[in-house]
Amino acid sequence: MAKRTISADPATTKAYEHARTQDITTIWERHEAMQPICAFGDLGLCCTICYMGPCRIDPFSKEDIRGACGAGRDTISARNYTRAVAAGTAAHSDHARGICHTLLEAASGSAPDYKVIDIEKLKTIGAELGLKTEDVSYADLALQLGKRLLENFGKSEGTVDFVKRAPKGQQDKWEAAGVIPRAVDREVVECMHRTHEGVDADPKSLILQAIRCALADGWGGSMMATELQDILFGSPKPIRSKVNLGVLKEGCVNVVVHGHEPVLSEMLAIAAREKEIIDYAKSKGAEGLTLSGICCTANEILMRQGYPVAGNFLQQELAISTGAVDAMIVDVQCVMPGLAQIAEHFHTHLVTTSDKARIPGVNHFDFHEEKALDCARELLKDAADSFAKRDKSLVDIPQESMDLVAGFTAENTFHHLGGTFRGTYRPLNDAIMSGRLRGVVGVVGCNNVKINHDHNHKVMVEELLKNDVLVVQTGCSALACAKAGWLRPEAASEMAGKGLQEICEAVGIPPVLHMGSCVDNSRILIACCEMVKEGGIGEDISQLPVAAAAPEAMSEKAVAIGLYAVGSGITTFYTPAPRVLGAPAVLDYLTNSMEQDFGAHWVFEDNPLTAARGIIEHLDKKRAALKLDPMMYNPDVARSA
Ligand code: NFS
Repeated sequence: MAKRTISADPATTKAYEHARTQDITTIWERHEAMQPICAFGDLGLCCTICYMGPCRIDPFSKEDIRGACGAGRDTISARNYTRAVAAGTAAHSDHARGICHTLLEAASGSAPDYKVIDIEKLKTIGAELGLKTEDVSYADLALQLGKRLLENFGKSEGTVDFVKRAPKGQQDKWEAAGVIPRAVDREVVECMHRTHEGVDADPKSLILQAIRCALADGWGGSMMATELQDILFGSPKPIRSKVNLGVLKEGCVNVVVHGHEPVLSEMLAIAAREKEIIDYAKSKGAEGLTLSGICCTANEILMRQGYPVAGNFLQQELAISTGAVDAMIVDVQCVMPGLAQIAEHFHTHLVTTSDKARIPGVNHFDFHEEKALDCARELLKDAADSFAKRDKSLVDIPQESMDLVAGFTAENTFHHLGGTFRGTYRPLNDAIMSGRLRGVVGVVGCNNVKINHDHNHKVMVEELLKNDVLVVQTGCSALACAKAGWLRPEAASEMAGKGLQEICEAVGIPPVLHMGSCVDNSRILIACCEMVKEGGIGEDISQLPVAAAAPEAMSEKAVAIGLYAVGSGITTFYTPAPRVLGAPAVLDYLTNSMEQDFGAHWVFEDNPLTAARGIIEHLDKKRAALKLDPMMYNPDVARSA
């Protein structure tokens, strides 16, 4: 069989080739077997909502074809899209709800292994929400906050609390469009109701509800998850670590956590440093124990604890196929069921830990927050037992690993940029106004098997850095660039444009700032609010020289994130396009008319270099509107292209 190019990351390519020599089937083969992809589905024109169908609309037909109930192409596509946004919002928000419960348990003493770590943030947010912060214990304040934020899921009056953080301009636009989110669960439920057979058939009205739901994610579920995790586990600070499959150690017990919620992984992070656990690993013949992560759980323990990252989404199966993973402990989201088949080839103990997410044939561990640390210890000892059963002849770990700095937040990032003006966004805004920085762009999101792994992230970010764009990242995208070495401070002198280089070198930060997991995209919203507040570069978010991109998007969460970004005034470049290409009215609204209502729009451009140039052009337009000096375009072709 001819070799395929599956990844722009050499470690991934090596691990993949090793897996193939062992006849292991991975996502790439399964995806291949699915070809040709169903074009009706891909274009958003397949409706499975009622049981008279499935109905599908011929995209080439000039006639106004309708499904059995009379729904046309735009109605069908808008319904499907709205459901994707509801699912993505539900995922982020249910994550937040879980953390909220953990905070309440910690505060009431029923989960004694958890403590409020960031007391300052607890007090600040308590005061922001009008809670009683004077003469109360931290536990009482945490209880008040937990209860107040839980109300954000289901209250029947008012709006999601954190929408009030948005600049007035954004809130006015939301008010005018009727999309201020009321409560998180309510918006998800309303999406499901409206898309039920025979309810809302108007594409625009459906998309507006999808926007309201997405805003409930960005300014609700995701923002609550971030804030609560900071309070409970500590706000991140810049921290050094390593990334890529080479962080797995042949002589050590290798435990990989994978998923999204840090409730268990934070406990594993503590237990993995305990002498009792390390001694136990050694008693099984190992040199020690290595804890690392995949996907966003990796980002969580990276930015707070400095643990290394084994890889991003498309590397999850390949981590196991190195033969060196003794246990992979998974919770929720982005966990491929295909892991079960790979694990069968090896001694790897794959274990699910969330009641919400089980995989057929995979052992389930009943995790209890009341005895969280004991649970973590038990899981790590189980991994050490598994190490004793490892077949050393099957081990093949790619040696690649890369240094990185992670742990930037909306609060700390600009303290770093500040130098002597600590704690304000003034230096950032000044750098944009003076033309040392062109603007700030969030490049975020997943990997997608349809796209050469990591390629789009790298091409896009390289082009932006060269052109003096400060790049902020989260999720699997951050990990793609981390593997390339761009999250090291030295990357500034190696590849950034002159202005960006000067800024990074003056304060010792990388040109690409890792701001956390996907729920932490809310940190980017807050950073935008701060830029508006600081003044001089726009009265609301839609006027700032900023943009967002998800160049290898995969999950429904990414669809929701993209929509709340655009709904919040940030023009977003997104690949592959969500399933709206067969629906002309929906496509036109998202990529064009949305601008009038929200000050931003979507751009669906598959070529990452073209997209990066589109982003630069967009920033230049925003700069021109602010009457800032134009900046030169550096046309060197990106090395990654
Ligand atoms: Ni975000 Fe994180 Fe990765 Fe995509 Fe999945 S891990 S929540 S969804 S694949 S970036």
